[in-house]
Amino acid sequence: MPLVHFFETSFGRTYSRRIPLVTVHCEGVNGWGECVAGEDPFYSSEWAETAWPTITHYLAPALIGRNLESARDCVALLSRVRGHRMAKAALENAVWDAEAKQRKMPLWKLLGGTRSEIPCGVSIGIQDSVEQLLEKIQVELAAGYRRIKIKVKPGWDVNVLEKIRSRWPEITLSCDANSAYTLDQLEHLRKFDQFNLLMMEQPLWDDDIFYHGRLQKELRTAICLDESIVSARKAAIALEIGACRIINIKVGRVGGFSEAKHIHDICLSQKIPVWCGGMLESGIGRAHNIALSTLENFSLPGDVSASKRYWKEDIIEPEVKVSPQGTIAIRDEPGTGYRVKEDFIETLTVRKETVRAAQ
Ligand code: OSB
Ligand code: MG
Repeated sequence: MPLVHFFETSFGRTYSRRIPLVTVHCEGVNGWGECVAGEDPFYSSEWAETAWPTITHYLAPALIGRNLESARDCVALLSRVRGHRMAKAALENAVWDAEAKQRKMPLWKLLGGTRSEIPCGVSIGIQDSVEQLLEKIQVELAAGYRRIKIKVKPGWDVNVLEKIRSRWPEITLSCDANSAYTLDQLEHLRKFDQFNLLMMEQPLWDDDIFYHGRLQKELRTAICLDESIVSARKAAIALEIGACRIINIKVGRVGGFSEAKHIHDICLSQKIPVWCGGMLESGIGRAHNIALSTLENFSLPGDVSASKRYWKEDIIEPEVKVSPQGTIAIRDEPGTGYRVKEDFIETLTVRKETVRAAQ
């Protein structure tokens, strides 16, 4: 699916997405899941091409034909496979969707959510010029979004933040480095403190927690971890050593809704706010992010924004809309509350595989 606008981070530019989708057939209902792995192994070692054989060879066969009490049971059944969390999440979340439909219940309620609307922010990629970035920010503020996050990297950071702050001194602003810095750049990173940022996301190595702890002690700005937090155990370690003051929860990165809820609960008990990250999802992943964002400790605006920021036509209907107040209203129908446009998906499909139970 071509993106409406390219999206550039410190690790590269994306023009279009290749999205593995999973459908699980469970006694009369279908559940849908999206694998959020990228087109390349740049955000994480996992990518779309590794998810495919991992799902068809290992993960789907581990679930097929099983009698589950709840979607949560997927965790144990998939645990023999190490890593491959985005592939696992695609399956587990499809089973959550199916469970919600079987129980004739909205997915957000099944997950334990409490909000009837969620606050939304936007993530704006690196642009060809600062003027283009300022224009994009202007558009998103006018649309009502409650938090602007920009992507930063060496050479596109302090200079850019200065221009944004001189035009908008008061807006809620944060930045995301996707691991573009090292601790040797501490003196440079201190300069970010002058911009009154809500947070600085993942400044250091993607697999690091310890050195983020050192950095957090040197900065006034709150560090938010994204890439580093791949499990509840990593979240607990990060909080114990003070490596961050905020956590970005991406349901794919942590292996599914069960683990995402666990991280949410740990953060809630330690009064650490969380928010829902995005991975340029199609409507299916987006609908799941919306459901997750209804949990009480998702108190900061997420990177969960309107379908039209990404797609000319989304694969669900209605498409995801954001109100002029920068919120998404939660739907009350069973499952996600959004209908999957299967005929449209068929026209976009380049590969398909069905895994069946042994007779
Ligand atoms: O680090 O949050 C990130 C997109 C792809 C990979 C990593 C990230 C992102 C985003 C975009 O920031 C969030 C979105 O709008 O979906
Ligand atoms: Mg991030």
